[in-house]
Amino acid sequence: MISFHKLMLAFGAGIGSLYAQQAPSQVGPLVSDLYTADPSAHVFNGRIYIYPSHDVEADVQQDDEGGHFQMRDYHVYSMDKIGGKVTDHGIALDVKNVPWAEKQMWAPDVAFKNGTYYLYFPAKDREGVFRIGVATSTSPTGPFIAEPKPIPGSYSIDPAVFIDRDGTSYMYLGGIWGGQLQRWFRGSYDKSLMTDLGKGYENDPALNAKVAKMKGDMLTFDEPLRDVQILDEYGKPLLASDNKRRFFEGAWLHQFNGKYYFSYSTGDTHLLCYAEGTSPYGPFTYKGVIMNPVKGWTTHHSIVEFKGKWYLFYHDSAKSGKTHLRNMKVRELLRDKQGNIETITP
Ligand code: FUB
Repeated sequence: MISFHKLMLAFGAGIGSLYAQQAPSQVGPLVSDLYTADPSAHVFNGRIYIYPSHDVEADVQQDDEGGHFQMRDYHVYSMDKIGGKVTDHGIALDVKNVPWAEKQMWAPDVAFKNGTYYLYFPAKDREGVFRIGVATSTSPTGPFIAEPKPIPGSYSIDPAVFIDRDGTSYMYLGGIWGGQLQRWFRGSYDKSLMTDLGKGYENDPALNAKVAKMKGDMLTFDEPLRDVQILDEYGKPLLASDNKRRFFEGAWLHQFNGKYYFSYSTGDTHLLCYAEGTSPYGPFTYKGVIMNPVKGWTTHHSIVEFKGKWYLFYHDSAKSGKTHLRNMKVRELLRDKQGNIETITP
């Protein structure tokens, strides 16, 4: 007679083989020896490169300003296929080599133009204000050399650069609460605005991400930052109180079948959402949820096409159980015939 113990072992093996059918990268972290988050993925020369934040243990209490996110450097990763070996190319930029920055090297992005790779990153300057910096390299893996000053007119966090088919480049940026976007609401920096606009603004339009066309040198903006409007199904701007749909942080733009897809995190409601438009400037109409909440407070993604399939890179805190110690992951992104993105439940 087969014992209960053997029965359970056989059952376990069955479960194991079920999971073994999935690519390892779809169930586990892409990297396990370091904590990595906010993955911006790109395909350069037929290879996938990932530019994440490098999370570290910090001796700082958790707060709404994100003081517990004390990242100091960036590593670059690459792989030749989804589910393949992930190579760590080492430290590509350290805060000690950024003349203007003091701390908190948050979510970066990279763009390639003019034979140069441009690494865009937010960091706090010595006054505690988030600015966007840029560093350059002739290799996608760095090392990157930082410009002496942040991009003039830049503020807040989470830069994401999109290069359109005609070669025009746009930078999207912004994040409320710890990302300080609300502090620029009146045109200049107002330290008293801690999280969002606060009481009395619930029925006003939500704060918007910002976008600016970039100059050909990719080092500066070609115009002042503009609002990225997200509209509801009636053409009205989403309201500040619409926490499940309004922009919080982590903007990304991609193009599919001639449409522009603006995607982002809703922060305190922990969703990844998207909106569609016909211009990189928007306005964008809210369409739906890309991913339901992951384990952990933050959620931040990128979307990239590789060999005819689309992928969502994201992170969660499942391994550490700590908000500020995250692991990047990847899942295939599927769409219906109309181009609507199917919601992923992690
Ligand atoms: O990694 C630090 C911050 O957490 C990022 O800038 C946000 O997008 C959130 O993921």
